[in-house]
Amino acid sequence: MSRIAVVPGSFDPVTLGHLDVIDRAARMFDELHVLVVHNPDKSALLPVAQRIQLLERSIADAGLPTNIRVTSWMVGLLVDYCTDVGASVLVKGVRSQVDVAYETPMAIVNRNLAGVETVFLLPDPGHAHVSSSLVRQVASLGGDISPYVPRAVADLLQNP
Ligand code: COD
Repeated sequence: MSRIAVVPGSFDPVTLGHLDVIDRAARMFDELHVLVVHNPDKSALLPVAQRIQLLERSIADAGLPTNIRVTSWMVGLLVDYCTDVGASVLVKGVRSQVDVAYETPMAIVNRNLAGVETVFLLPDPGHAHVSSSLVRQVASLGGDISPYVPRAVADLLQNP
C-alpha cells in the first residue's frame, strides 16, 4: 500500500525553509501532497492560484522528487482532505517552541478526528529563522529577500 503524506501551509509565499521540509518529506513517503490551506488567522498577500504556481515552479527549479503534487483545500477540515486522498500522515516543520505549542493541539485533534498522525521535522539550521511573514515584511520595505526564497518568488516580489 502506498504511503501518502500531506504538507499543509499558507505558503504565502513559499520559502527555502518550506522547500527543505517538502524535499525531505518527499523522500520519506511514496506520494507527497503540498496543500495550500487558508489560515483564517493571517491576511493573505498572494492569491491561492499564484501560491500554487510559485510552489510548482520552485519545486521543479530545485529538482525536488517527482512524487510531489501541489493543490489547495479551502473548505472543511484538513483531515477531510487527508481522508479523501487516502493520506495517513501530516508533515509539519517546527522551528521553535512557539511552533510546537501551536502545532501540538492540532496534531492531537487531527489524530482524534480521523486517525491522521503528524510528523514534526526540525528545520535545516540554515533556514530555521525564515518565515513567510518575515519575507513579506522585508519585501514590502524594499529589502533583499533572495537569501530566503526560491528564485521565482524573489523575481515576483522584487520586480512586481
Ligand atoms: N523551516 C521549517 N518549517 C517551516 C519553516 C522553516 N523555515 N517555515 C515554515 N515552516 C513550517 C511551519 O511550521 C508549518 O508547519 C508549515 O511550514 C507551513 O507554514 P506556513 O507559515 O506557510 O503556514 P501556516 O502556519 O499559516 O499554516 C498553518 C495551517 C493552515 C497548516 C494550520 O493552521 C493547520 O494545520 N490548520 C488546520 C485547519 C484545521 O483543519 N483545523 C481543525 C483541526 S486542528
